[in-house]
Amino acid sequence: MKMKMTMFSISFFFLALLLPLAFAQLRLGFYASSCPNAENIIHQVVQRRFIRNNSITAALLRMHFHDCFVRGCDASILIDSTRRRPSEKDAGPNLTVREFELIDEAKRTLEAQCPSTVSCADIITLATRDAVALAGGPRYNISTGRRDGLVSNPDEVNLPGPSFSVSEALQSFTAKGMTLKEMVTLLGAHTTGFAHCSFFEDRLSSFQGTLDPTMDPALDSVLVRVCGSATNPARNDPTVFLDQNTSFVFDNQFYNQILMKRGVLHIDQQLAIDQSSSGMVRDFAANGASFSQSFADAMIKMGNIDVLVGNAGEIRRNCRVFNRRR
Ligand code: HEM
Ligand SMILES: *[C@@H]1O[C@H](CO)[C@@H](O)[C@H](O)[C@H]1NC(C)=O
Ligand SMILES: *[C@@H]1O[C@H](CO)[C@@H](O)[C@H](O)[C@H]1NC(C)=O
Ligand SMILES: *[C@@H]1O[C@H](CO)[C@@H](O)[C@H](O)[C@H]1NC(C)=O
Ligand SMILES: CC(=O)N[C@H]1CO[C@H](CO)[C@@H](O)[C@@H]1O
Repeated sequence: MKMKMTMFSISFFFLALLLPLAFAQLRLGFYASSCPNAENIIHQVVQRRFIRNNSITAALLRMHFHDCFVRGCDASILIDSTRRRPSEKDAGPNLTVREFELIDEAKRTLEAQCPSTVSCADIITLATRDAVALAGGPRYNISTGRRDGLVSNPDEVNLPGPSFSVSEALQSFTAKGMTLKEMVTLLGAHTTGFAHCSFFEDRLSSFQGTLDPTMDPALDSVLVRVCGSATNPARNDPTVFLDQNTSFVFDNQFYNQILMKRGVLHIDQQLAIDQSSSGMVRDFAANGASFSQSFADAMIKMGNIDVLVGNAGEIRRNCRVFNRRR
């Protein structure tokens, strides 16, 4: 009897421990009672900035990707480095991530209305969602309740590079639980935004000495004019549009462009060439609605990568610094 009682108390004890964990997960409208205006506030900041400069969609998409692929979507990318402690922003690929000020502005407004409530990780995720819709992309619902991480280490930034093959890039995605189809879908984000010459100039005739057979010669001459040559490179690493047709519209034109050998980055062009992905590229090029639906699904999944929930991590008061000096 006593033995039974003990067993009972022990299992009850464990159940009580586990119960809050079972509820600690992302859900739609996580802030509905704690900060009912949260999603509106973020939407307004994004909309205001989008009207001034529609390139914020590209900036946020890239920020969200870089956040989620290092330690999970925990806003580790937002931490400023200090003299004592470098952060992810000091890693090579960070270089050109932009619009940190948009996140700061949303956070300031949120802190004024609901102090220490809305995480920076959720702000990135929601702002990206809103910016995609503003640029003509799909509208989708995002579960919230992410918490902010306590680590931001430049040595952990291990993102795929623009010169990767499809199978090399796929290794980074499968390591995060993402499929080939999801990778091909998410790279469709390159329908917006720009790339610096340094990320693709090794493909150009003026750097390589010969025409790259995988690049439309007309595109090569346009890019050579911007980037210069090996002996006379353009100063200050200029940028070109990743999608040379509808550069700031969130649509499926990126896939049509790469079918015409007009991909700027090596990895983008390879999607259309590699046997494993070319069929998906043709499908998305032919069917914008199917791309939109797949993109929404893949973004929702990316936004769930290794999130912190419940009591893990913290709700940062300032997205650029941890709450406690460490
Ligand atoms: C194999 C995976 C990927 C590689 C190698 C890659 C590489 C790159 C490179 C080299 C640039 C140019 C950056 C610059 O010059 O400033 C870029 C830009 C961009 N990337 Fe990716 N990317 C990948 C996946 C993704 C994903 C999954 C997303 C989002 C879902 C994304 C969104 C963007 C956007 C929107 C830009 C334009 C940024 C801007 O205009 O500031 N990329 N990417
Ligand atoms: C929008 O922002 C980008 C990146 O900061 C900049 O290069 C571009 O000139 C801006 N466009 C306008 C119209 O201000
Ligand atoms: C998103 O959520 C709203 C409110 O819960 C709902 O009315 C709408 O149908 C949902 N949209 C999608 C695309 O699931
Ligand atoms: C550019 O995009 C437009 C709008 O989607 C499309 O109708 C047109 O065929 C595209 N042009 C090229 C050269 O791809
Ligand atoms: C925006 C930002 O913080 N960029 C940093 C990226 O990392 C390099 C060093 O690799 C820094 O010089 C940049 O300031």
